[in-house]
Amino acid sequence: LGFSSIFTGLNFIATVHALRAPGMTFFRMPLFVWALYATSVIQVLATPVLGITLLLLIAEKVLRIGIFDPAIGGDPILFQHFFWFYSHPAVYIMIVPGFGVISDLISTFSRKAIFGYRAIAMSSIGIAIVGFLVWGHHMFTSGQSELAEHDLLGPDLPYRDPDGHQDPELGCHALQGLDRAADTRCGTRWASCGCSSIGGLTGLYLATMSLDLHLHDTYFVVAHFHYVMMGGTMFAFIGGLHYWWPKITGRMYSEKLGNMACLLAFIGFNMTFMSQFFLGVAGHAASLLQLPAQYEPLHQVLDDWFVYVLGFGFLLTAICLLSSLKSGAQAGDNPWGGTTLEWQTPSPPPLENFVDPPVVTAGPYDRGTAASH
Ligand SMILES: [Cu+2]
Repeated sequence: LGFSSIFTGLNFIATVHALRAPGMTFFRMPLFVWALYATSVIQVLATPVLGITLLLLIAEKVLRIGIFDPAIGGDPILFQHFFWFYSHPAVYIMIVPGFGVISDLISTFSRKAIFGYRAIAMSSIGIAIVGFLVWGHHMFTSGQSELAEHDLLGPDLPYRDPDGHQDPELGCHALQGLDRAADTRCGTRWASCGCSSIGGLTGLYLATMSLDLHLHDTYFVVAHFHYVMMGGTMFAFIGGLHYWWPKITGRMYSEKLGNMACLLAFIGFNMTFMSQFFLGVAGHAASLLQLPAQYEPLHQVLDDWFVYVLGFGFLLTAICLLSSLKSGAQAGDNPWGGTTLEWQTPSPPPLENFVDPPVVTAGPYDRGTAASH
């Protein structure tokens, strides 16, 4: 699994460097490609650390060398360091492609070039680099040294900047786009309903040492994580699936059904996971053997009811997309009026993607006279 992750990263990096279309300079690449490039860098650098950790674990078990197990002279905190040195960047392997999807969708559906294109491209790279310096924010309660505590906290708040830079800018674009009701299609609804901002901002609370002492290992963390992974990655992924579905399959799905599914999932998701912030602040531990009575009402109303609304939203999404394979209208080459290269080839694309290799003469989101609506 590790090697597949590393080789996938290498594949994308090599492709970006060596196989760009004629005229496709780095700053003409779509933000989705920038995002995958940054993700690939993380994959190549972080995954070996997980491999090394597993090898050390094997060495400890087989050769009985004390590395992590205190009974034979090891240090369990060392295991946490290895784990989080991989796992903090690993979260970005999951969310950064989502940021890229959101950029592309919002540009297409708002009919506008991305404001701050270079800043967003560079902030993807910034996340990939600085993400390696802040793993200690998961370990404030572990009893790591005071030096580590401060050194590893120090870079954390400025590091939120590349992360935070993307959300407000994309939010503005979404709003610009939403004022043209006709342009808000399913894909962009999914993408803008994504709650990665709430996930990112609640990370600020957890990265603040004094607050984290209270919130560590509570439902607040569970909620934060779900807002990043589900509200961020998953919603963006489904948004991307709607966006590129006609390109992949050559069929259009029902806009009405898709919007209904999105609304249900959005309500279900927020009602389910928002409650966990409140439970966490009230002291609900992340894992409990028995549920104390004071947490039960919120659990029952929200987790036990709205989680089904969420599930039904996803089910409806699957029905919407899959039924289009049978009954959907034919999609043209460019049903959304997209400006990036994939919209200049038939849907579904032929073998090798293009009949003739395309020549790029403008930025990814430039709307020349030909592309404008
Ligand atoms: Cu982290």
